[in-house]
Amino acid sequence: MKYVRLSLDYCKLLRFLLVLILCSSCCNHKDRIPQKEISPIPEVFRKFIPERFYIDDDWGRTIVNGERVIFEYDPSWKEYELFYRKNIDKDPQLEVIIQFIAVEKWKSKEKQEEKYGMTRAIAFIIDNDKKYLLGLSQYPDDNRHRIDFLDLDNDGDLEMVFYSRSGMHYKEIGIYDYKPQKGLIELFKNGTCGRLDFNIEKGTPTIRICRPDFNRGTCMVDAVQKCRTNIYQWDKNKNKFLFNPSLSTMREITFDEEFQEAADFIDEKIDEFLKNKSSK
Ligand SMILES: [Ca+2]
Ligand SMILES: [Ca+2]
Repeated sequence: MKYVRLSLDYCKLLRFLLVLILCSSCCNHKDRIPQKEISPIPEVFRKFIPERFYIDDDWGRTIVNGERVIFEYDPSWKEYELFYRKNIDKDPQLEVIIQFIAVEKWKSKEKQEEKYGMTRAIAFIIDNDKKYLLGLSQYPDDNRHRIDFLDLDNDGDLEMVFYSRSGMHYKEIGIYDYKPQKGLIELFKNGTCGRLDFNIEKGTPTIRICRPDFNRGTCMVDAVQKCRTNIYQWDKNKNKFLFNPSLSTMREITFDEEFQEAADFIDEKIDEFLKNKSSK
């Protein structure tokens, strides 16, 4: 039964990607010019990048044909790699933070051949002999191709902000604190098919998520233009990001709600198309 459940998760992921592809193609889309920050990884650190590895999250635990999906480092995406040396914990040494691209692999049922799947951006932290892997979305976000480092909780070490995306529209932000005894602690993670931004506004770290309004949009891009803004701000007393209802234009909308709205919207458009086709 466990196999069936995880397979359904995988189907949900594929359906989600299909929604993104359909959404992307329903209107003209104007790409913005990417501002890439190329940071080559020195060979002395490149050798630590694992060639094949598992990731312990929902995607990483996916089972295909009875086997867990494995990820393989893909050096052909070198232009998307990032390299930093920053102090992300309390000791005086600098840690190594690398971002690289991996591709998922599984065995085909019939021939047991290895098949390549989707790419994935991976954050890799090296703290002396300790190493941590963090799975992000499919690619680094071209428009935010960097990792931001800032001391959110004013404890003297730096927290990390990762930006990634899947397809043309889905964007994701992940903010993590690193503690040597605990590893990577998630402070914030969210995604949207709309717009997403992170800035320091009047001294306060602020995340703006503008979720598409499918009730007012005639297509995905139109829905993104008429989006509803949810704002999250760092609360220095509670040491976490909190939803700010007074600055937001709408009640808090979760990504699951947005995803469901997008799926219903696409189903509606397909029904409309089929109805029009049969009436001709
Ligand atoms: Ca350190
Ligand atoms: Ca800190």
